Amino acid sequence: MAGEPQADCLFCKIVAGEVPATIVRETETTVAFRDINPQAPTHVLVIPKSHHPDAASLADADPQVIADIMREARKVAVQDKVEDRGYRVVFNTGSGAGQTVFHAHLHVLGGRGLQWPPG
Ligand code: D5M
Repeated sequence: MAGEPQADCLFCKIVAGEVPATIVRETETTVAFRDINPQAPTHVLVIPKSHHPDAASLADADPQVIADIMREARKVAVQDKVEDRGYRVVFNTGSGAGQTVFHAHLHVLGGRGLQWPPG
């Protein structure tokens, strides 16, 4: 069923506490933890606790949680003191866009100058 934990999903395991992660924030609907392969001084992933393979399917199933994730992204930026300089939020959606973990996650990147367009 949409949203149910998936036994083979790495981020469901982080939500369940079965895989360790450096958790920086948690709410009723979301968890935020540091990316294992950081691309900027602040690189945090904000994920829904419920399982959805990407942001588009999460938006269809539970749009309020997308809003929760966006609100948490700002709180991460404030907590890491990168909000003033600007920060970037990215949902890679689909393998062609670089998505490798198929549990929706928002990248929050900050703490350095960021180029545009991205690679
Ligand atoms: O982003 C998937 C991201 O997930 C990528 O930046 C690495 C990160 N990752 C993978 N495994 C872990 C663990 N165990 N902890 C923290 N971060 C992790 P994508 O947009 O799918 O390419």
